[in-house]
Amino acid sequence: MTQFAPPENYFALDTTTVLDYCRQRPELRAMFPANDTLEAVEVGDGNLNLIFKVWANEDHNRTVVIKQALPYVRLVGESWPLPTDRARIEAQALAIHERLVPQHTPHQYFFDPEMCLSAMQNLNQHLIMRKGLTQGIRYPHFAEHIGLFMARTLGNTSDLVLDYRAKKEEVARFINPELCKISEDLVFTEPYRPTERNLFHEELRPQVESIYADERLRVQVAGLKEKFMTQAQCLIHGDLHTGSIMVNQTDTYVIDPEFAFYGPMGFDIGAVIGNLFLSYASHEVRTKDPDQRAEFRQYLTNTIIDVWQVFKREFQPIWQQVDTVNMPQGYQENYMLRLLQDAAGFAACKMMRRVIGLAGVEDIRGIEDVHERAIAGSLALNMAQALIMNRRDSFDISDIVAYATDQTPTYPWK
Ligand code: SR1
Ligand code: MG
Repeated sequence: MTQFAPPENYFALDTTTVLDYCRQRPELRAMFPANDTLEAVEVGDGNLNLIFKVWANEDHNRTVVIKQALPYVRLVGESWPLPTDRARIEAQALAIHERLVPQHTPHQYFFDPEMCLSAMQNLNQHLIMRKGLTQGIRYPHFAEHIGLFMARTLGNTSDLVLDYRAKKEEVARFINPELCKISEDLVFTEPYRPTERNLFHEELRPQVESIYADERLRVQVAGLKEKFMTQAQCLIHGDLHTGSIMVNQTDTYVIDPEFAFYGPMGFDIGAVIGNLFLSYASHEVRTKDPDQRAEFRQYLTNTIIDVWQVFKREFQPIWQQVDTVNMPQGYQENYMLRLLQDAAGFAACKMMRRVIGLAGVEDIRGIEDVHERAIAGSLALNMAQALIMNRRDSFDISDIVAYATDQTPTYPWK
C-alpha cells in the first residue's frame, strides 16, 4: 500500500504534549497567558483524526480545539495509511467558508503545516446535529442556515462566479485524491457488492443481497460515481452529513471539510437530505409513540423541503451575476432541476453506504435492539432505492419527499 509520510517534524500529540504545544504558539498567547494552568482532553469520536480540547484555569470559556490529522485512518489503524495533507485541505476550505459564511463556520486561529493541525474555536454551546436528531430535538433555524451555507459556498466557488483561471487554480489547490478514493469506495463501490469491509447486520442480509443483485440500481450508482469523479463543478465540503454540523436552537456551524475538493454540488445537498432521511428512518423504531413519531417526521420532511427552497432562494444572487445571453432563464431552471435530481441520487448513495458499508452512523447502528435496528435499516434502504430510481421523475423537492416517505421496511421478512 502507498505510504504517506507526514512532514519531518510531525509527531502525534497527546493530552500532555498538546499543552506544551499550545503554550508555545504565539497565536494563543492572548487566550493562554504564560502562568495559566492548562488542561486537555482528547474528544475525537470520528473516523480519522485526533481532536483535543485545551482550556485554562478551569475556565471552559477559554477553550481551544486542536484538530490533528493522523497519518492513518483512526477507525481502522495503521494498516490504512492516509495523507496528512488533508489537514491543509481542511484549513484552506475552512478559510474559504469563513470568508463566505462566517456566521456558520468555526473561527480558525491558525494552521500548522508541520504538525498537520488547526486550532479552532470551541463550539461548547453546540451539539453534533446527529446526536440531537436521534433524541428527537428540533432545530428551527437549521434549514435557513444550511441552505444559505450551501448556496454561498457552492455557488461562489463555481464557474458561475469565479474567473476562468482562478477556478482552474482552485481545482488544482484542492486536489484530494486519497480522501476522494475513500468516498469512491465507501459510498459508490462497496455497498453494491460483497466486500470484507461491509458491516451490515445479518438480519439485513436478504435485502443487502438483493441490492448486490440489482443491476438497474448499479447502473444508476455508476452514473453518480462518474459524476462524483469527473464533475469539478465547485468546492464541495465532501462530507456534509449531520455529524459534520454543530447546532443549537439559534446557531448552525459546519465543521470538518477535510474531504473538500472540486466536485458536484449535488453531493453536499444530497448529504444533508440523505442524513435527514436516515434520521426519518431511525425514528421508525426510536420514537415509539405514533403521534410523536409523525410529528417529528413532519419536522424532518419540512426541513428537507425548506433546505432546498432556501438553497434555491439564496442561489438567486449567483444567477444575478451571470451572463444571461449564455445562461438564459431556461438554462438556469434546467441547472437547478439537474441539481435537485443529483441531490436525490447522492442522498440515496449516502443512505445505503451508512446501512451496508464500513462506516455506519449512530442513527441506525446505535439502535440497541437488533430487530429494531434491522427495521430501521431496511426502511432506509427502501427509501434510498426509491430516491435513486425515481429521481429523474422528480421535478420538485416535494416529489422527492413523497417517493422516500411512501416506503415501508421489508424486514421482518413475510
Ligand atoms: C474511513 S473514513 C469513513 C468515513 O468517515 C468520514 O466521516 C467519511 O464519511 C468517510 O467516508
Ligand atoms: Mg469528518
